[in-house]
Amino acid sequence: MDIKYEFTKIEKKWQKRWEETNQFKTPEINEEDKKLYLLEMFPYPSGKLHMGHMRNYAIGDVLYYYYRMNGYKILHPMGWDAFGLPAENAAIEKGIHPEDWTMQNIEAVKEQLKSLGFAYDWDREINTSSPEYYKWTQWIFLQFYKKGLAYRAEAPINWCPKCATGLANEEVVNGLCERCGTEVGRKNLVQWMLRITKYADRLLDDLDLLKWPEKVKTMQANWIGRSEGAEIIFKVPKDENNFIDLPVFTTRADTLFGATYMVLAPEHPLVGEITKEEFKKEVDEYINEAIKHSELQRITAIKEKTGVFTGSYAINPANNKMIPIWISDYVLLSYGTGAIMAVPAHDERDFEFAKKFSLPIIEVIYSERGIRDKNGELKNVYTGEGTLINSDKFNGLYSEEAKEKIVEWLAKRKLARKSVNYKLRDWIFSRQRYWGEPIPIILCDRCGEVPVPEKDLPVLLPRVSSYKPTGTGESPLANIPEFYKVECPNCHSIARRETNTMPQWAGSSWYFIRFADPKNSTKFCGRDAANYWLPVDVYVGGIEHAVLHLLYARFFTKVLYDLKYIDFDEPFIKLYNQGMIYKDGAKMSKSKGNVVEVSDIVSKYGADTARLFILFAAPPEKDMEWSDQGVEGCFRFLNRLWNFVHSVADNIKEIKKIDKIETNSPYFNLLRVLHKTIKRITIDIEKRFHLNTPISALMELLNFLSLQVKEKKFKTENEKNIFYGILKECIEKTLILLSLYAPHICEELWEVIGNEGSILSQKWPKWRKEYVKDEKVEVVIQVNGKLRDKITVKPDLSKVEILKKALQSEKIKKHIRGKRIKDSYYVPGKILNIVTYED
Ligand code: ANZ
Ligand code: ZN
Repeated sequence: MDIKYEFTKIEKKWQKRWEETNQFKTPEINEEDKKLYLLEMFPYPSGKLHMGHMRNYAIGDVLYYYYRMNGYKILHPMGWDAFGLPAENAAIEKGIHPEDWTMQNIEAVKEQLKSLGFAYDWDREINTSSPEYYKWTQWIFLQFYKKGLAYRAEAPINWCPKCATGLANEEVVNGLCERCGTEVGRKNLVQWMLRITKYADRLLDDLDLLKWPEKVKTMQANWIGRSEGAEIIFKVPKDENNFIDLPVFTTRADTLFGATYMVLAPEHPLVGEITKEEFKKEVDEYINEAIKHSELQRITAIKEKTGVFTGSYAINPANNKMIPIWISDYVLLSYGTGAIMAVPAHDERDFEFAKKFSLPIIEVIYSERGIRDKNGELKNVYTGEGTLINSDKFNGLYSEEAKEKIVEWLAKRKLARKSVNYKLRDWIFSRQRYWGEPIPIILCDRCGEVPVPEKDLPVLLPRVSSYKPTGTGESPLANIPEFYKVECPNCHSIARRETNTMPQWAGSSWYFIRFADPKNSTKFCGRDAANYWLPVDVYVGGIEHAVLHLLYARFFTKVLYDLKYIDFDEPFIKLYNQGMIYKDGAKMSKSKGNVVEVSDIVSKYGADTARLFILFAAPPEKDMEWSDQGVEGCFRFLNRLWNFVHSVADNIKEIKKIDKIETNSPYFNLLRVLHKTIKRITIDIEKRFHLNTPISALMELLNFLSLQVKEKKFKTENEKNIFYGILKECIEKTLILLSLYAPHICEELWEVIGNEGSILSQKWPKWRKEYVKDEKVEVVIQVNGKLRDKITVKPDLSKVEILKKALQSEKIKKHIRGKRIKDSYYVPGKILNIVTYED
């Protein structure tokens, strides 16, 4: 009678047993051990666990089991990124207090993670919204503050009217709020900022040290946007003897002779001084319109160029020509000098602008293709480098050299100098929202900004009933006198607490450090623990965090390193990005209505099938398409395994395992196939990070083993014992290999074939070199029973493959010429007999 594969029962049983025996507890620190810190990006608990999470964590678990069986002592923790906008917005929508909403979700998601049997050390769970945790987030903020890396400044910032909060540049995508998709405007507000720009060079240079996907490194490098060029001064005549200096930043000093006009950002401080009286009205109107939009929106929005003329001219220092000064929103105040020299022949934006306003266009870089049509009309720009033309004594030089020479030439007249610029801006670190860490600063009329004394941390976020955003640029905490009314720690007069909170990214910028020592109540992390476990050896998560979280975490780590609290200055050595999940051609998402619920799959097929499928369907870094048939296929595979192992269990339970045998034994092939599979899987995981191919290898192995058992008859008891002894070895190793993907069923079957204890304590199998060697064998080829040739082949070739080879032999061809093949018989590794029709 068949025993049914009751996955729910089995999975519950093993999850309970793992918990009782503390299987996933982090080992004590021991310098002699090989350690591995394996981390998957922790989730924010805004609702249910989705398939993307599951894929992320299934990848993590494969690596966990693999390294554990290879003798590593592993830290593999899990926690909650629980503060921030997403949780708060969802809570408001549902009319639940953000704290209750968050705690409720944590329970639900944790339940789901547990039902999937993931190998986390739950003793180390952290929650960034708990006072024990955010006390240290606030403490870290104070260290930044004391080092001058956190400061308050009034700045025009990205403002999302729907979320009613300021946003960091990183949170604005194509001019829209990253969270809610609303068009981002701007607002002048006093903000807390973190001086990430001070770390721009190191954040850029150290990318070289990281084993990260190139794509992510490029994204970070582009975000930091280091740009080497020059500042060139254009003089604007005021009266006969006086000039206003108008510096520009350019990366193309070689094109200076082609600068036919200048453009200032609408907010440029010299606009007032430069604009001629009769142009004032138009200029003012233009500026009022332009400043409504955030800078990011201005450069990402696709629209026709707009601008106004100021009535003034500047002198191009290369040829002393007077060129008009315009104002346009395509020039940003916050980059370079806020002013540009426009070279319409060689810059797209300048070209569009010049065409629209009929400004002169002069080519100064020669291009083969030419940029004019037959009639001499300019049709497109040439933005590449090349040989200079129309550039006086610099004609004939190549761009690179010309840049140097032109800057040197102007430098003699103090009109130019080399200069470097970054796209990266300081990190706007305050939010006018409730659900975040209060910023631990007290504002006193007499003393100014006073840091909350460390002994008074944490500054608790009060549990309040009105937490909705005010929309006025003030945090809801500004309406809670019990919160903001405080005594100045310095002069004891009445002062006011900062009421802004920290952004969603604060807690996740250092959580990976806290995991090394999560219960420490006197330090953010014990130094020994941090230095032992960190940096994170393998970090797994989605590419959507390429800039935001990963950049912020690197910045925090570097600052803590500089402050001498930790001894490493990069947080994540190796990074893996898992791809996205699609269904019916679209990204799986609530709004598309194509979500497959994790819990549905688990209750219908079990956690093992779910985990297996999500890794089987595609290489982990690639996007994958969800397919119900694929899930079914994985489920059937586990059922086949279940039935197969049960069918031979009685034969192998009591038998002595055989893991070594003469290579000429008729059963040697079993071990050979096994060892080849071990080798293949080990290399795929270790060297290639191919996590899907081992599953196919295991499916093939199972098929192979089942075939060997089918209709097996033994002449002697000894022969039978040898066969099942080897089979036992094969099945045990198969279960160990598969336990990376489907740990519950493998544990159960491990027990079924008579083993005690957990399969998790097994070592990762090693392959024997001599077993995987591709020996060649000589196969006799017969035609109709007569020896006609001999060929040398790999022993594991199938009959079809041998036949193919045999038919290529000239001798064989001769003997079957003109005849049709009726059949063929193959004695593996020995004889192939080809039978033909007699006519
Ligand atoms: C003249 C020129 C000629 C330029 C040419 C480009 C091509 P990256 O590489 O991004 O640093 N620029 C400078 N400041 C700007 C600002 N505040 N707002 C908008 N654009 C600004 O780009 C540097 C180039 O961007 C600079 O070099 C400048 O245009 C423009 F054939 O100067 B260039
Ligand atoms: Zn004071």
